[in-house]
Amino acid sequence: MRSLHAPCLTNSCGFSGSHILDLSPQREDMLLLLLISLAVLSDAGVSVEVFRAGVAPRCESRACNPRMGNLALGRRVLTQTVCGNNGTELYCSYSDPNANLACSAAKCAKCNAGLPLLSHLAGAMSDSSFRHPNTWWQSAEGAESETVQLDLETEFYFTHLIVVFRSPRPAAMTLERSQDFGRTWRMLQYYAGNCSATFGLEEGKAGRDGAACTSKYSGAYPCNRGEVIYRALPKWESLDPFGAVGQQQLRVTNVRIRLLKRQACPCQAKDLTSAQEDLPTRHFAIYDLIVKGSCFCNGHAEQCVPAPGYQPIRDRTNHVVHGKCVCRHNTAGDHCERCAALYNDRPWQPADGLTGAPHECRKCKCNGHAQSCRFDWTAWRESGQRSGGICDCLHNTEGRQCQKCKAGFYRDPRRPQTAPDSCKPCSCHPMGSMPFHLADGSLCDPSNGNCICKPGVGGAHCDRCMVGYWGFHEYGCRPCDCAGDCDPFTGDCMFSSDLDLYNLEGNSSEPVRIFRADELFSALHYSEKCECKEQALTNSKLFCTMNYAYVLKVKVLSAHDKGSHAEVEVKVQKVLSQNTKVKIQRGRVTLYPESWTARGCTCPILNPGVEYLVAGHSDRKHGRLLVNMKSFVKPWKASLGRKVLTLLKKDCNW
Ligand SMILES: [Ca+2]
Repeated sequence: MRSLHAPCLTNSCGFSGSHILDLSPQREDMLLLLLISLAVLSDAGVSVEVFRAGVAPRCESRACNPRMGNLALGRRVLTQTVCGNNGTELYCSYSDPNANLACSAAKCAKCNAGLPLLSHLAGAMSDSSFRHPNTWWQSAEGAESETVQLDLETEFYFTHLIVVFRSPRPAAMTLERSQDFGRTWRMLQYYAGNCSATFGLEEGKAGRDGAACTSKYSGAYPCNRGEVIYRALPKWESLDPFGAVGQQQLRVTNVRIRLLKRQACPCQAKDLTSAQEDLPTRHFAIYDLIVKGSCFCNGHAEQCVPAPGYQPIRDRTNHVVHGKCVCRHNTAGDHCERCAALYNDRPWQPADGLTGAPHECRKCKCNGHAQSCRFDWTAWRESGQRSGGICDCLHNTEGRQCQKCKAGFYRDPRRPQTAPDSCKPCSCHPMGSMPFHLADGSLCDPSNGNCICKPGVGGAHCDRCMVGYWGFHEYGCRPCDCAGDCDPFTGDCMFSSDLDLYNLEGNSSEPVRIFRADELFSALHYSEKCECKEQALTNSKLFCTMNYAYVLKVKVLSAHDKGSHAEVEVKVQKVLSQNTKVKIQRGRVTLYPESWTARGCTCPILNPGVEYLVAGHSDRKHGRLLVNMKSFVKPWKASLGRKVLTLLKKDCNW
């Protein structure tokens, strides 16, 4: 049993063509029945373990192939004619002479292709020869030649053929196969009672097309149940069915049998009645067409499912040999003809049917950051044929094995290397950071995300001037030219006494806030300061203590973003007060808001087109008119102007 139906393809099984001739079709069907019973039992849950035990380990670390079967079963077989196509016809046939060589008289019956009980359609050749041993196809009466063709929906292995005739076997017949769905055909075998007379071929010797002729299956006897046999692998011992040569020999998409010349049963010549009555015996008839083969899986599968294009015929779909492989050994494709997406670390190969070596596809090492990889011959050669997979990296990783973070990302040391979020984006400020010398274009250390700040720049992300530096720009920050700290935007020296004063509202319920020097003006990083507080002139003493350098009525003309700071153009409409350091005249003047923020606003707010009363300090170095959080800014009103003028005259002693 194992010799015919076991799945492996080594010498002991599967393709072992030499055993075929030992078995008549009936015996094969006995074996088939045994397997069917086993399957039925397992379906019923009776001997599941026995069944599984025979199936599960087949592909484990070795070459495997799906079970062999009759490729014709469950598929449409095509013929040119059928008996009784145009109504009921009479036909007759002779049986073999008995032991005393005495012929009996012809038996006659009727056929009609349209009546199930009288029909002999092509499908009767490919039904189960066990369940329906006496169903047959019959050609039209008088057909000089016929073609029996099996078209498969995909590629299969074809190992041998058994045709069981009901009529006497043809005096001449050919067997061909196609590997390209019928575009081209190759002759496999010529059959003739007289090879040289019929085909010009010497018995047993291959002709130019590689096919040989045999007279073994063309005798007139037996007149009933004569067999014609073909084996695709006469030298099976030395041929690997999965290798290139084996495939060339065994792969098929179509099988075609041409019945070229009828011959009569010799009993007919002895029958005197036939000469007189000219009995209708001139037809071909076939009981069984057994196209043995299997699904084509390159040694990488033990099961197959219906392939695209498979069209089940109405009945007899059990035990169909299907064409789409359920791939093992990490392979993929309808015929396991390639490696699965993440298993391209070495080149795909068919399994070895002689040694049993599975030639499994191997998984690429991608550190968990890829779902696919591709095979690269150069990488394969350079590794000494050990590893050729190149991962298609995800999760912001790169490198052959996704072992590195992409430029602009760093490895989070708190996450496992295989975690999808192990590479995090660098968060270094592009202006304040230096490119990391080992990572092309990356601003952070790929091993920990650390930023390297430009001179004078500080903060974890290199996004501001260090204390004691000012003027954040693309070359870094400049040191303050002061005894202590300085304004990080303007470089103005600051003294600790300056820091306590900010609270123009004088609201006693809110304590005076002491800002750190670098926070006070660094609205760039404390953008909430942009939501400016409404200022009110409630505490005249506090206003006076500010000792403003200027108090003006202005109309804002425009504001300009200069990158790290802003300039506001105003038209001075009235000078209420100015000290000696600034010399302001009516006309156009530039104000320098210090609290220019990343959001593009200033505090206090200066909207273009609006008139304001502005009181503020000046830059000691350049005499620039500053607007900052110590300034007093209110939309202009005549009453406000009068109030401030009164204040300046009466209370402030500037
Ligand atoms: Ca049959």
